[in-house]
Amino acid sequence: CPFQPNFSRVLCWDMMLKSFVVVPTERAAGVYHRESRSGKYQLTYAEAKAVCEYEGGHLATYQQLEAARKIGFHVCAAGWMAKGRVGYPIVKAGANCGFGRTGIVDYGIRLNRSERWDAYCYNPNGKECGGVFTDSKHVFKSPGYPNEYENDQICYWHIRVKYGQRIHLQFLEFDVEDDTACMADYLEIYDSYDDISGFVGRFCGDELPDDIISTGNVMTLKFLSDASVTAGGFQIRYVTMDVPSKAGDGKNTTSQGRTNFLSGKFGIM
Ligand SMILES: *[C@@H]1O[C@H](CO)[C@@H](O)[C@H](O)[C@H]1NC(C)=O
Ligand SMILES: *[C@@H]1O[C@H](CO)[C@@H](O)[C@H](O)[C@H]1NC(C)=O
Ligand SMILES: [Ca+2]
Repeated sequence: CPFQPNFSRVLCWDMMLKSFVVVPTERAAGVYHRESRSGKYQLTYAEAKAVCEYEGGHLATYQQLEAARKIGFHVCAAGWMAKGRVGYPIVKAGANCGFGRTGIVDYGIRLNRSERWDAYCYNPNGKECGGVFTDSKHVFKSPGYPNEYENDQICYWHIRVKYGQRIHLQFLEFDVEDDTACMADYLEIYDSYDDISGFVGRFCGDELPDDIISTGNVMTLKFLSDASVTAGGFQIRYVTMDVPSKAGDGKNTTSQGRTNFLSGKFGIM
């Protein structure tokens, strides 16, 4: 690979998602967003193609991006698609993104393939690694589980349940390369629909983290592994709870063990 594919991505999302209907499904139809390690809008068409191929997939077609959008894939960043097309998927109209419209914001087929954008990749056969989840319960597994996860993984699981419900995360198995600050491999949990706000905690090692309960109806899990040393991986279950999102202190819980009820915009850990 001629350059380091980067895996941080910006997913902007309006938390007020109560108004649209989605088909329950487990993956964003194999589509995901990538940006360069050096930041937003740094990839030429050839580089964007290389990023997707490096990960075993290819650039998503317009139809694949639209299929993903229909099940909740919403990213506020223009990226290359197959055949030199550029655009981005908007689910919830907002003033700051997508010109107040929903649908694929389509910049068309670019004649100049040296322009720099992000990338939309498609990889239906990817290891179970991320996606958009709207079911009332699910068990996430690290990629390749029960085998050890591989190096250089990056997975985002976005959970969005019905408005008014909360998400209860339970760690069933957990074994991630251990180091004191979890700099190598880690799982991060966010009490929001992106990895920008609502940071709850970063986890590594083989101690089972406590349960976590969201404040609202969305949550994001991000798993990242570096270039060396792997471990057994994890299984994490979520179930929905019919509790008003604004419920306060949450001292009473039905789960066993300690539970972290997130009580504000930024969770407690
Ligand atoms: C193509 O795009 C690049 C990057 O924006 C720019 O530097 C270059 O001048 C463009 N080429 C043409 C022919 O417009
Ligand atoms: C929480 O549990 C305590 C003790 O079990 C009980 O006294 C209290 O009423 C409960 N509070 C709520 C809000 O259910
Ligand atoms: Ca590692």
